[in-house]
Amino acid sequence: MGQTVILGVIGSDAHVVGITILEQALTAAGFDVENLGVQTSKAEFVSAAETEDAGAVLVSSLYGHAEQDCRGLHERLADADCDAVTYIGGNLAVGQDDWAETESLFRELGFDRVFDAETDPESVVAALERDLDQRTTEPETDRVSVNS
Ligand code: B12
Repeated sequence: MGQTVILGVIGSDAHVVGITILEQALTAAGFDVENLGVQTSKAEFVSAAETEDAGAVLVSSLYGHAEQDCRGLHERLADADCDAVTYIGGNLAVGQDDWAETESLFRELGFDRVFDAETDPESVVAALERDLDQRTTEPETDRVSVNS
């Protein structure tokens, strides 16, 4: 597993500002970022993660349809033998009233960390540095599950 970070906005979502800022912050922090842009399909995320031997897959969703768009993504990553850490962030549910419920839903879908729309780029960089460092220094059998 490498240190390449795959980044994109899933589904039909066209909100580009968040991932542009994240790409800049991650690149400045030394990560090799592959930005797939907006309106990215699950297949495109998986293909990029496989091709790049990605360390992390970062999924952005702002328009309120993240749950439908992300269902099945982790099964496809597993089928491709991809063990990248996965994050999702943005405006993940319409209204996003109950954050604990939203976070739990996306954790159940398989994401290692779930971030809300107030997330600043520095905290994403810090989380990735911790997670990727942990994964490269721990034995494969010792994978940890972490909370955001
Ligand atoms: C600008 C904007 C648009 C522009 C987008 C232009 C563009 N090409 O980017 C336009 C006008 C096109 C648009 C369209 C729509 N929009 Co709009 N839009 C916004 C708005 C005002 C700002 C978004 C933005 O750029 N924020 C600034 C960036 C820096 O912040 P951010 O995107 O949140 O990203 C940060 C964090 O969320 C986080 N983050 C984001 N992704 C990820 C991923 C990971 C892995 C991590 C760790 C962190 C992370 O880090 C980022 C940096 O700090 C928001 C309201 C708002 N204030 O957020 C609504 C908003 C997102 N839009 C909304 C809606 C409903 C729509 C439409 C469906 C409206 C419609 N009926 O047509 C369409 C969808 C079109 C489409 N196919 O995507 C809703 C979504 C509602 C929901 N989720 O419940 C919002 C919240 C407005 C609202 N209050 O109702 N929109």
